[in-house]
Amino acid sequence: MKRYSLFSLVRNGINHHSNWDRVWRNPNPRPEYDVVIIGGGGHGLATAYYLAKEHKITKIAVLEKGYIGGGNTGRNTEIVRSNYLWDEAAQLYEFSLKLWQNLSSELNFNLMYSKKGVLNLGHSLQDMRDISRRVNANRLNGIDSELLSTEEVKGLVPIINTSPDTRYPILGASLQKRGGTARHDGVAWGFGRAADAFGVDIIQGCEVVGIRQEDGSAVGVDTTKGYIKAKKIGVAVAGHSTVLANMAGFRLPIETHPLQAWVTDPIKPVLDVVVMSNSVHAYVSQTDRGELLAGAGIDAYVGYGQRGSFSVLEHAASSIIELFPIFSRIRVVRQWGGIVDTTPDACPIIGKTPLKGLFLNCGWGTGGYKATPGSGWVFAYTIANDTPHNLNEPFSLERFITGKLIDEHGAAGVAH
Ligand code: FAD
Ligand code: PYC
Repeated sequence: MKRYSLFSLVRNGINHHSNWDRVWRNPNPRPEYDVVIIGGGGHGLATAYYLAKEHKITKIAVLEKGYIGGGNTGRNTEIVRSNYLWDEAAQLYEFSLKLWQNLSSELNFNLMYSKKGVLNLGHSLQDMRDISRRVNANRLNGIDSELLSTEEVKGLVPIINTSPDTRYPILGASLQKRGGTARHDGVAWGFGRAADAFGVDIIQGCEVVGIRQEDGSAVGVDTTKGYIKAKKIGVAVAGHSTVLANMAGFRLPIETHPLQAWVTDPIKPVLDVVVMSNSVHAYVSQTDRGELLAGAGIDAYVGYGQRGSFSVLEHAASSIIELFPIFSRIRVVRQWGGIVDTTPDACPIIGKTPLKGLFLNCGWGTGGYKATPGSGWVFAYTIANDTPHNLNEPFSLERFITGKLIDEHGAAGVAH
């Protein structure tokens, strides 16, 4: 991978970057690949990277209908943590959290992973029972997790309102110190550049419009850039998963909902931990630029429009102001929405499908960003070996038939 000297950075800065190489190539699709990944978000790109790196499969194309990272990967609020309740989910997210530790250096791309800690607030006795159950379960799985009192929350976040006379009194919280944030567009660019260096073709502006099959096997995809033959196909299209499953002739237990977030004007550093409130459906952190980065729960309606309704934003913003009265005069400068793929148990689907040679990675709902490296790693393993890894075996599509669900609604960042 190419590294730039300080001298070359200064020279390129002065001449307006005119001599910079492309960070990844811009190839035309070849007629045939060993693996085609549909979806150039973090999960699709990470899958291509690990297929090349770990399994030595390099005749791969990632097909992206827009630009890479333009879906939920570039629209999320960057929260990374692993404090899930059930063993299966805790192990998958913890595996991913461990991959984050060394990812900037592995990809030679500064992902700005900051272990600022993640707080989950409790506002009722039932919240606190759920939180302490999860803290105990985390510890049994070797995951760092602490139970904090109201005073300890105030000590960590002096600007938070801990008065008992509020709409959302703070009775305590859980804290995962290794949790935090990482730069989301960097994840798409870092994985994209590293996959490209292995020879992976990243083809942007290439929408898959059909999946061809012969004798019960997937054999290729029709795209806006023509037909592409493939020995294996991996689908990682998040909110569009039901659309792709429809092309392949089966249905998924997935609903796609809008999920919104926003940033404010930058201010001096006042908040150095991520604060989430699952029962209030709102959360906030402060970026390195000083903006407050905040988000809401899902909009209740289903749809593929990447925008949400004002009432949801208003509810979340007013809750945040109740928790942080000091934020009441700050201006929101930008708001956006993504479309998240929710399953009945708030857990992903990573594995085989009814169509031979077609593999599926979806259902991450409001919380798949943190899982990006782990998800790519296990999905690559599954595609390369035609069988799931132990870590993703419980997350099969069949669990919705057998009933072996893994209910992570309590640990989902925001309700869905
Ligand atoms: P995406 O990044 O959405 O990539 C899928 C890609 O597939 C898209 O680029 C799309 O254009 C492409 N595609 C779709 N159809 C086709 C087609 N037919 N042909 C070709 N390409 C196609 N998770 C966390 O862990 N922490 C958070 O703090 C967090 N905050 C969030 C906040 C918001 C507002 C949102 C919307 C999501 C948040 N999430 C968070 C969830 C997280 O962003 C997603 O789970 C994760 O990014 C999904 O990654 P992905 O690669 O699967 O999907
Ligand atoms: O999964 O931690 C999370 C999350 C926070 C905001 C949206 N998702």
